[in-house]
Amino acid sequence: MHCRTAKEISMNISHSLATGSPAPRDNSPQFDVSAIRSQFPILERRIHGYPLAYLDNAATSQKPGAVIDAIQRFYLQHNANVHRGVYQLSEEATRDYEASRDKVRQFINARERAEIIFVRGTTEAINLVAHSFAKPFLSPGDEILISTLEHHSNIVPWQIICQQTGARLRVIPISDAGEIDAAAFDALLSPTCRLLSLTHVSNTLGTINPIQQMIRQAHQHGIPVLIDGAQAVPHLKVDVQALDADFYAFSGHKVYGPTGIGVLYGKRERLETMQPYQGGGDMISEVTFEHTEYNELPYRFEAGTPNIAGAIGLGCALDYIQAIGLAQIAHHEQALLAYATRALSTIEGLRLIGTASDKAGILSFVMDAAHAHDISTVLDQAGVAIRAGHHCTMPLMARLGVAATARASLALYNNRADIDALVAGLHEVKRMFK
Ligand code: 7TS
Repeated sequence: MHCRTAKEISMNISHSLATGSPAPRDNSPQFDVSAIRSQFPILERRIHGYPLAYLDNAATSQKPGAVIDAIQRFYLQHNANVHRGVYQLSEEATRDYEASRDKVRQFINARERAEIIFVRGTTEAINLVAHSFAKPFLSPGDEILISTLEHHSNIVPWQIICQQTGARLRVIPISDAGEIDAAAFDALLSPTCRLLSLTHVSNTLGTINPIQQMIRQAHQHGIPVLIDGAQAVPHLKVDVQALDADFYAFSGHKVYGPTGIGVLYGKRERLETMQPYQGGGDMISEVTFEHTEYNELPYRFEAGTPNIAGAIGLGCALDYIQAIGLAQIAHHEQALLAYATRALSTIEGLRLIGTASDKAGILSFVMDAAHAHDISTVLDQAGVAIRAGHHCTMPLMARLGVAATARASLALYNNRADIDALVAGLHEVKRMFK
């Protein structure tokens, strides 16, 4: 599907570069944040009378008009089921759905489109690997290795599999700054370790794990690796071949795409060893009451009518961010992270949690003055949206000795005004709770 608005924004940005129009204060020279903001209709909203400062991007990102248009265009003009109708609409729906698979393949540099499986999101991708890949080869005494930084989505599926197989969950410890303990990791790569499942970027602390090195180490011991890329894909260029990950999972809704769609990348040689996760339509090539032949990759793992509009919206979102450029996005977000870190550090009684040297744009903090939920409630009154709580990382909270944190998380459309609104709101929190 033609993603017009993404092309338009890239042309607009190129034009402002070519014409040398002055970059606003909080822009990198190649990144016009106000042009980008104008592409996100929801950013025009006012909340309680204030401009929206949306800083909960780790939970879900806002959607550009291009993505909203692509979804609407599908339902207005092309809606039909995929892979079955021999008529024009179904052929168009199939073409656009499969074109999105090609976009995902190119986006993460997978070797072939058969290695791209559309799923509901990161959570489903991890459950798929747990049940179809890991469970069949696990037995009592085997170990699955995760880290202290993991989201519940990368803990609970493994606990379920451990209960079913007698395998044991082992956890890589972290430093107080929120970084993987490299020596402990090395020691945990024992002959009984059968799988490493690791987050690329921590959703609570922002820590960027050195996954390329860690994957290499795991492979030296013959251990396959699943990477949870939910918080990485919106911010970093991911190349699954360079990383050599066996599996890589992410969600569409955190990368400016719709909810209910995500991706599991798997190396062909891994996927070919796996039984289907779910049975149903589309994942078969032939069915009798006695026996079923499964479909080829990737369809073997896509049972039932998929989220067609979601996949098309995701393809458009990937076009959109590539038109802007992952390097430019990372540069902008890192500059804003530095600005926000400096600003929050000046607030007395506020403690930043998570100070890894390599961090994505996530700022978790606690305040002496107020509980995280009170902070969030007060900020909301000024139009500032952050998340408060355990961020689905309760074991990490326990390790850090906090029950909850307030968390501001950045996206490509955030600007210094958003951070200034956050800081002003935090001063208001101190005034109210002093
Ligand atoms: N893994 C990580 C690292 C995540 O941050 C999340 C969601 C998931 C997995 C699950 O993704 P889903 O799309 O399948 O739900 N993280 C968050 C968060 O930080 N706040 O809300 C959701």
